[in-house]
Amino acid sequence: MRIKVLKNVLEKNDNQAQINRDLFKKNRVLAVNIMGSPGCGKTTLIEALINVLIPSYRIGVIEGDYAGTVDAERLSRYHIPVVQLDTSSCHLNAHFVGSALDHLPLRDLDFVFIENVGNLICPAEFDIGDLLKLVLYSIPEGDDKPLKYPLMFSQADAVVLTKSDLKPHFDFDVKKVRESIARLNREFEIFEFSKKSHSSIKPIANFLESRFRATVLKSYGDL
Ligand SMILES: Nc1nc2c(ncn2[C@@H]2O[C@H](COP(=O)(O)OP(=O)(O)O)[C@@H](O)[C@H]2O)c(=O)[nH]1
Ligand SMILES: [Mg+2]
Repeated sequence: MRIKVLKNVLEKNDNQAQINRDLFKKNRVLAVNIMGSPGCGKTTLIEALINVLIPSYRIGVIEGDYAGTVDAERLSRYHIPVVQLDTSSCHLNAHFVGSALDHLPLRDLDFVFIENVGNLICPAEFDIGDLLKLVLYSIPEGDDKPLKYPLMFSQADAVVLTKSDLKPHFDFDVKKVRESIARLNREFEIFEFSKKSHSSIKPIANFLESRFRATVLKSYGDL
C-alpha cells in the first residue's frame, strides 16, 4: 500500500512537470534548474549570470528556499521578475514551480533560473519541468561527492565547480571528479567558476546561450 501511495505522488508530480515544461516551450523560455548544497554559491552564480546576460536576454528567477526571502531580496536590485517559494520542504516540486509560473511574465522572458532548495539528494528525485540542469559543487565540499550523490550528478547537463579561487587551500582533484561524473553521465559539460574572476562566468553564459539557441529557438520555434 505504501508503495502505491508513493507512486501516485510521483505520477502527479510528473504530470505537473510536463505541464510546466510545455509552458516553458510554448513561451520559448529556457528553464534552468540550479541545484547544489546549501552555500555552494547558487545565488552568487545567478547574480553573475544576470550581470553578463542582461541586456541581451530577458531573465526571471524562481527562488526556492526552505524558509525566508533572503535570496529574493538579494536579487531585488536587478529589477527583474523574481518569485520566492517558501517550500518548508527539502526540494522544489512541480506544483510549487507551477504556482510560481502564474506570477512570471513568461511571454516576455528568455531564461528562467530556478534556484532549487540547497540539497544534493531530494531535488534530483523530483522533476520540476525544467529544460536544463546545472549542478553546482563547491571546492570546499571535497572531491568525493559524485560517488556519494550519484543521482544528482547523473542528471546534470553541466556541473559547475564553484569557489575555484579556494583550490589552493583544499586538496581537490578536478581530474578525479571529472572521471567520477563521467562514469555516471555520458554527456555533461564541466566549468570552474569563482566570483573573484570576472572571466570565469563567460564560458557558462556561452553554454547557456548556445543551449537557448539550439533548444528553445530551433527545436520549439514553431510551437
Ligand atoms: N571564495 C568564494 N566564496 C564564494 C564564491 N561564491 C559564493 N561564495 C560565498 O559563499 C557563500 C554562499 O553563497 P550563496 O551564493 O549564497 O550560496 P547558495 O546558498 O548556494 O545560494 C557566500 O558567503 C558567498 O559570498 C566564490 O566563488 N568564491
Ligand atoms: Mg541561495
